[in-house]
This record gives sequence, structure tokens and C-alpha cells, in this order.
Amino acid sequence: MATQIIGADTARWRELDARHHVHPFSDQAALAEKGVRVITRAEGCWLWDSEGNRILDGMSGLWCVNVGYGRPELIEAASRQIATLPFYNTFFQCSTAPAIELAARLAAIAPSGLSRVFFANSGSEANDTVVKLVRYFWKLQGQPEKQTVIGRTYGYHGVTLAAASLSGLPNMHPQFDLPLAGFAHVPAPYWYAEGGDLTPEQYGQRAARALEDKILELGPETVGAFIGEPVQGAGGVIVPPAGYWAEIQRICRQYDVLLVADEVICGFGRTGRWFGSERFGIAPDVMTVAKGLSSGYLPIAAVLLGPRIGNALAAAGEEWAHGFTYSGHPVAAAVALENLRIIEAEGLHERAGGPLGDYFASGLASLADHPLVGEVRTCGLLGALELVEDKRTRRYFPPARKVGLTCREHCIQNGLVMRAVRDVMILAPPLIITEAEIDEMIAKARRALDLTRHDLGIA
Ligand code: PXG
Repeated sequence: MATQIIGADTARWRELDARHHVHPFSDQAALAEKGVRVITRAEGCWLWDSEGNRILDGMSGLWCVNVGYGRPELIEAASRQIATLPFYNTFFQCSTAPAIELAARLAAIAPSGLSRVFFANSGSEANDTVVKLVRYFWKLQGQPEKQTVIGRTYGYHGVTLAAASLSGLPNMHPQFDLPLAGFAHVPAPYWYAEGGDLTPEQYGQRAARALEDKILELGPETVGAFIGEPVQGAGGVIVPPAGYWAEIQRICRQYDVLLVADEVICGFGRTGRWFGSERFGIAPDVMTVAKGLSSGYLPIAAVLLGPRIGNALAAAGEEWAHGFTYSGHPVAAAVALENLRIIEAEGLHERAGGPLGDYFASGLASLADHPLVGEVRTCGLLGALELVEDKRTRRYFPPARKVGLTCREHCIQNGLVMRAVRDVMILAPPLIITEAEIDEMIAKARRALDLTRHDLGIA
């Protein structure tokens, strides 16, 4: 009976969605034709859709539901704060208790003296804020020409004009005549796709040196900052070779270029530490966080400032002209605080960096014998499988064969959400996932790989 009602809603929702709802990063007409999947509830690592399918969420929503779905503590934190003070702003000499406590808590867990916190509502807004801060900081230093920010190919930093300009994914620029002036890009340390005959470490050094070349080409006096994700997420879970980040840091210091770590995906336990920067020995001047900060329960993001920028801003002697209505939103901040308490109390970051991360890594590694899998990469609870036509030469299938999309479709039909980036299959499950659920996830992934191979007509 209940299922019948659900079914009726599905048809209506699909129709209304097709008619009225504009979707992010989607071919609107193609999606309307196919019809959306309507997700109706979730618990732990599992989703249910309006047709009653139960699906293992191998992507934590969109790389964010680190503590899993349905946590009563977060529900209580939100409802308590909504009842007490649903909103007040942090402009005009006011603050709120959750925003203050969250700023202090972030300062306590952040590495390398990042002790001042500005709040935003999304990763895009946080990175957009960074671009403004970089410009303002160098003006305060009397070097207003140090404005260019360098990002990387395969980088994803969001979709506002500035954040999209920082990003380096090929589809993000042409539709909007981006990047804006003042942005440049250097190659990612993506050895598997672009490393040729070099070892991963050699290629990592080459990719890092490309930053030095770019700085010298532009003139160090014009380059204000470099931004990078410790592990590039949406670009395909690109785990940098050993030595890469050390070389990047040397270069940034040598040319007095601020180092910005985009921790929107890597933060809050994903890589097995509180922050990816710790995992890779990065001491950034600025860090941006979002997603796992509230485990996606409410939108909130932050920019964490180290002493150099923080002190300059504090000593500016004027007000800085930047801030969002919802900067430090009390309900989002209260949820984020409780979320951080859960991660700490349950040791979720340590779990992802310890036995559970190892279990996930060996589960994924067991797929390396599959004929389609050219490489398996993991870092904490981030994982990627490179699907290729020829493992020996690392040759991909022609893009027109849509191998990644085919595999993703088989995953969802078999009750698993896996993300396809080109022909790279990605997993980033909630940090509360159990070993039994990892086994189930790997079994579903293997089945999807077999079905994909079958569709490709490979014997
Ligand atoms: N930085 C990084 C590293 C991200 O992954 C952003 C910034 C922007 O955050 P907001 O909150 O503005 O979306 C992100 C977002 C995908 C996908 O397809 C990834 C993201 C967003 C949407 C889709 O993998 N990451």
C-alpha cells in the first residue's frame, strides 16, 4: 500500500522536476527525458529512493556526509538552536555563541597556526573569499600587483566566477568566457594519465616545477597565491606522488607566493587525519573547508587564516568590505560543532587513517586484477579505479564509448552510488562505514565492472 503511494509520487515528481527544476551540471533535456531518481530518506550509509530501492551511498552524498545519515545528535543540535536563536547575523558588532565556539574549535584542530576563521555557506564562497583576501593582503603589504592566483588542471574549487576561474576542469570555462584575468593554471601531478615513462615521483617533481616555471614566466612580483586540493577530488581522486607537496611548498616560499589548501573534500577525516594538509605535510597560509564541516546536514563553509594574513587583516585599521548574510549562521554552526564532536569522540579521522582505511584500501586493491582496472588509488576513505582498454600501456577507451557512465549506471542498478569522472570510478563513503559494508560495496563494484565489460563486448 505504502509502495503504491510512493510510486504515484514518483511519476508526479519526475514530471514536475522535468518541467520546473534546473539541475547543476546536467543536460537539462536529456535528464528530463530519462527522469530523475528521487531520494526520499537515508540512514547510516544507505539511501532509499521513491521507488523503494535501497542504495549504498559510496559517495557520502557529494563527498560530505562524513558521520553518516540520520545522526540524532545533529538533529537535536539543529532543533535546539532553531528554538533558541534561529538566526542572527555577525555584522554590526554582533556575534552568536555557536559561531564563536565553532571558530575556536576550528582554530584548535587546524594545523600550522591557522587561528582566525571567516564563515561562508559553500566551498565556492569560501574560495571566492580567498581570491579577495589574496588581493587585499598584498595591497596591505604594499605590493598591489601581486594579484594572480595559480590553480591546477583537474582542480575543482567551485562555480562562482572566481572559484570556477581557479578550477581547471576543461568543461568549466568555455561556456562563461573564463577564467577571468588574473588566473593561471599548471599541470596536476596526475602520473597515471600523464606521467609517460617517468616514475610517479619523477612526474610529481616535474608537475611541481611547472609551478616554478609559471611563476617565473608571469613574474614573481605578479603572483599572489597558489591553490591546491591536497588530493584532487572531483578531478578524479588524484593522489600526489611522494615529494610533490614538499617541492610545491619550497617554490611558494622561495617566491613569496601564499599557499592555499582547499580542504573542502579532504577536511574532517576523509584522508585519515583531521586535514589532508597534515597527511601531506603541508603548512598552508590559508585553508578552505566546507562539506564535512557539517557532514552536509546544513550548508556551512569556512576560510581559516594563518598568522600572516590574519595579522595583516587584524592590523588593517579599516573595515574589510566582505561578508555574507549567513556568515556563521547559528544553526549551521551548532550542527557543525556537534559534528566535530562526533568525529572526535568516535575517532572517525583516526579510523579512516588506521585499520578501516587499510581495510578499504585492500578491498579496492582486490579489484586490481579485474581486466578493466588499470590502477587503484586510495587515501584514507577516498578511492579511485582507472578503467582502461590496455593496462600495460595505460591506454584509455575512446571517450565516445562512455565506459565510466556505463559503469556508474550498472552500479546504481545494483544498489551502489559510485561517481564516474571520465573513466575513473570513485568512492568516498561515510567514515562510519563498517567492514561488512565495505565488503558489500566492493562486491557491487566488481559486479558493475563485469557488466560494463560485458557491454563493451570484451570476451
Ligand atoms: N572545493 C573543492 C575541493 C570541492 O570539491 C568546492 C570547492 C565547491 O564547494 P561548493 O560547496 O560550492 O559546491 C568543491 C565542491 C563532483 C562535485 O561532481 C564535487 C563538488 C561539488 C559538486 C560536484 O564530484 N565539490
